[in-house]
Amino acid sequence: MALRFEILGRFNRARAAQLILPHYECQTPLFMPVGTQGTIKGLTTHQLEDIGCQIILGNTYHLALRPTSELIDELGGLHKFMNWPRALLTDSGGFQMVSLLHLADITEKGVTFQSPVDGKPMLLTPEESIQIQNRIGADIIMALDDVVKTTITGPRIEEAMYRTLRWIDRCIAAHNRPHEQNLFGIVQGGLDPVLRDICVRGLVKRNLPGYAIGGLAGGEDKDSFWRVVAQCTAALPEHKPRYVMGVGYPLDIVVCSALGADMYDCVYPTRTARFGTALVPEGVLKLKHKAMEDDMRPIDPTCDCMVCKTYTRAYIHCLVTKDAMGSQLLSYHNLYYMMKLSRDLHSSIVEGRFPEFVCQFLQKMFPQGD
Ligand code: PRF
Ligand code: ZN
Repeated sequence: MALRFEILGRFNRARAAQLILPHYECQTPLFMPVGTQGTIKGLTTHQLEDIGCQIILGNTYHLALRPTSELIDELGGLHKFMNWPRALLTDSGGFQMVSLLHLADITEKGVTFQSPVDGKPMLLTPEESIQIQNRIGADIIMALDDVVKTTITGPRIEEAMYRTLRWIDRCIAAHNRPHEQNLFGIVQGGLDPVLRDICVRGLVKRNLPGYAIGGLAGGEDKDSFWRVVAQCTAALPEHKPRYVMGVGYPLDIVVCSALGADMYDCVYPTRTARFGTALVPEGVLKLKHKAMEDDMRPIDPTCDCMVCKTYTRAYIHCLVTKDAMGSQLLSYHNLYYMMKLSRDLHSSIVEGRFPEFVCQFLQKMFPQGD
């Protein structure tokens, strides 16, 4: 195991912890911005450090295609390649293939797909995914899982859950750097509590350094989503980190943290920035809107970020969609908002005022109580 997880405070099921990884000591709950080709779109690594980002996510699938994991390894690993001194996590690649390439097909061997480079059929096995992630060198690496949409029903959900359990042993056996990199298992099982239970128990028996809750944030209703998170966090070990994959709406992060989750990742804050949307305490602010044209206020008058201290809504309205700087400034503000939310969750839990924080958060977002 290459991590320590020290719980600093609790409020009912919520916890605030220190997650000590090989490259950085992180405070949880935490949000991980998503990078693709070894970058967070529109931000430099120095800007990420400035806003208090502790760990970022890289996608094995993208990095394996370009620049290739062999080259990253040869050049000294991803930390050095992208000049990021803090923690990194890589996802295993299967989910990205299935969600990006509709041609991907899953068999017992692994995920088969057509190479977007030359169209040749390719196969990503659990062993290969781990080998690639060992070369990339992130602090946390993810097991290859069989992911199905939560909105489908029937025997495919059960098949995917059992396959994920069989693949975890192949991932564990293939992992060559357990003292430098932490392999997290991923709970699957759709919205079925019986399948989720079998999967959690199976993974917990393998005594991994941390666990993720997968297969969510795919269009299921909020009630089912929160129910699965609540069931999994209740069954996962208390003293290990819990990561809800693909979750990034501020409200979901607050609710999942109340349910005992610790880590999150999502493209949402940066993707929505590129569409001209800012995250604010009231919800969202659409900078493309005509009303922004002559609005001399900052995006969020209560935000302390560089963008809010420097630029007006009118200026960003003018840039947005016309110049890359518009989405860069919005991405900066949105990630700052996510980092501030993570810090507020952490400190309110440690200081015993988590319920007050949640009430204020909800009152600002839903002022009419709706
Ligand atoms: N598995 C993996 N990556 C993921 C997910 C998953 O279930 C999700 C949730 N749908 C986001 N990213 N490996
Ligand atoms: Zn701001």
